[in-house]
Amino acid sequence: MEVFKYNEFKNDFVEDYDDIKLCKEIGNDLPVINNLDDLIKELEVIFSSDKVNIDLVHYVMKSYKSNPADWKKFAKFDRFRYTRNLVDHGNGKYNLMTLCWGEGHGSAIHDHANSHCFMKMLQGSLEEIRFAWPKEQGERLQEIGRKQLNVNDVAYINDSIGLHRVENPSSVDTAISLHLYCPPYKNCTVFNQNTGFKSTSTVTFYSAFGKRIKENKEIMEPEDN
Ligand code: CSS
Ligand code: FE2
Repeated sequence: MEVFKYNEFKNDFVEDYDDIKLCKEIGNDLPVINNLDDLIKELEVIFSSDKVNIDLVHYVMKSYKSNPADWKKFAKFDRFRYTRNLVDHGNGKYNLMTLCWGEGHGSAIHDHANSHCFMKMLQGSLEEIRFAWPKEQGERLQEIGRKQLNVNDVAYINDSIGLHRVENPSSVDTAISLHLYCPPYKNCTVFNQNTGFKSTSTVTFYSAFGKRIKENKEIMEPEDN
């Protein structure tokens, strides 16, 4: 007997409706993404235009169905903290990277330095906790939302939406997410939740294009450049 799940139907319906809208907006068929290479190529096409179509980037990232064979060379973990592994430098316009979260690893509360941040789950689950920007000095940061992200989910944030912390709440499973930051950035602001105290933090890569980078050495360009 076929079991009909109302919610699934409703979500499919809403997604189809959004697809038609997006299709009209770009005046073209929506791209088909079969693997990570397709996604990388399509992102390059999308970002060759000067305006970022957030819905379209969201759509292509969502369309890619995570396949470990595609991204295992970008999955490098550290025992102590989450790692950032550069996948593509998007002709200098954006950075695409995997973030590999060991059991219990999490980020500080941070902003995104005026960049767009897209985040797609490749493996495991993460929790995203959003905060409002502090209004006064010394003020405790107010939580404004919390969401669990599961495999293939895509989240989007920018500084006008707020701040967030991302963490892998599992003590047994690792998690891997694929992030796109446009434009790329080297520094962001991190916050203390209790005091709102902020400081600048430099983001670094653990590996680039599948190769481990020596401690504190950043690579923003492919090695043959
Ligand atoms: N912005 C954090 C990860 S959560 S989006 C980072 O790039 O390290
Ligand atoms: Fe973030």
